[in-house]
Amino acid sequence: MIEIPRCSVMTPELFNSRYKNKRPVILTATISDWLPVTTWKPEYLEWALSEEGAQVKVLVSHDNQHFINHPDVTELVAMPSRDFVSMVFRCSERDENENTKQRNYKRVYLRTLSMPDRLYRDVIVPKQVTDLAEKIYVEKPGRNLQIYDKPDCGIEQLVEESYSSVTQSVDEDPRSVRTTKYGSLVHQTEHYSVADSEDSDYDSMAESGISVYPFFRQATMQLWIGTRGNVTPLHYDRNHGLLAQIVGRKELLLFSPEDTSNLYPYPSYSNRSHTSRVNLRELETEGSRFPKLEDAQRYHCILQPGELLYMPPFWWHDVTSLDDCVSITLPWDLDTSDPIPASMLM
Ligand SMILES: O=C(O)CCC(=O)C(=O)O
Repeated sequence: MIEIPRCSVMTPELFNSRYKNKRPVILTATISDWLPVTTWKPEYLEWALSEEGAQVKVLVSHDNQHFINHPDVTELVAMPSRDFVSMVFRCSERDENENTKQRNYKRVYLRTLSMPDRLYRDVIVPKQVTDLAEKIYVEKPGRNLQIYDKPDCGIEQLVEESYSSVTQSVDEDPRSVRTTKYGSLVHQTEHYSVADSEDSDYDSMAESGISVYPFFRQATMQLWIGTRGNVTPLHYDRNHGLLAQIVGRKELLLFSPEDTSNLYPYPSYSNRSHTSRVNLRELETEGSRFPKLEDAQRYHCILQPGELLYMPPFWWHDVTSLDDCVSITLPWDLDTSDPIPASMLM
């Protein structure tokens, strides 16, 4: 088993030559003092999730362990956001009080397919990350592609403006201390750059000769909030993935796309072709059914709060929540020049 390397300072040069499209890596310092990491406590999450009405839709697993959005594995259940947050977080407080070793509880997983507005205000993608991904803007339909090299040239003012209007509209924010290591929320724009903005911002950039399509978009960011012991079974995604760990720890096993034939994916005609038929938790029984699994090279890590994991496209991953967890996935699309591994074209 290979431990996924950790890196505290990542330059675009190092990233492009060593990791991009090649192998996973953990960035240890990029989001360690990020607003979500330092301020997303249960009562704040409860407030933020209640914005769209009192209900949230969460996945409940048929076997109380595995979670993918597929009717064979889970069902989607609506519940009051307050109940959901209590189910996830107050449970562990209660368990600690009762000193129980084994929790007998219903596991739940909230997995949004876009970032809820109130939480999105806190998700200011660190400049170090936008720098890594900066060369892969996608052409906006009907416009000329023009890549900007430094996210803070020309766009900075728009960012400042849109961000100051955000700070005026968060009056009810229940976090009593809304300051960070850097001072206030507004002050943070000196250290971070917003990669996503309203479409109108992009229109005005286009007018001033800058035409970009945001790749860290609210609509494609995913929020994951769930109970300890939740498993997202072995699957791959077609995009570059950044998994930002906000609360709790997650254990991941990864496999390269070159090992695809050793991982027994569902058939290509099925709607689960990006998932594996192997249950990595039942290897004693599964091992004999899936003998080639032994040949697959495993990559492993335990992702800590404040760490950011880069997963190249098509890398298989299996995720176990070791604690009650909050994470964010920041995906960015494949570039047209990205190689598709031969193993994925068969
Ligand atoms: O955190 C999880 O449970 C799954 C995350 C994942 O699959 C992803 O970010 O692509």
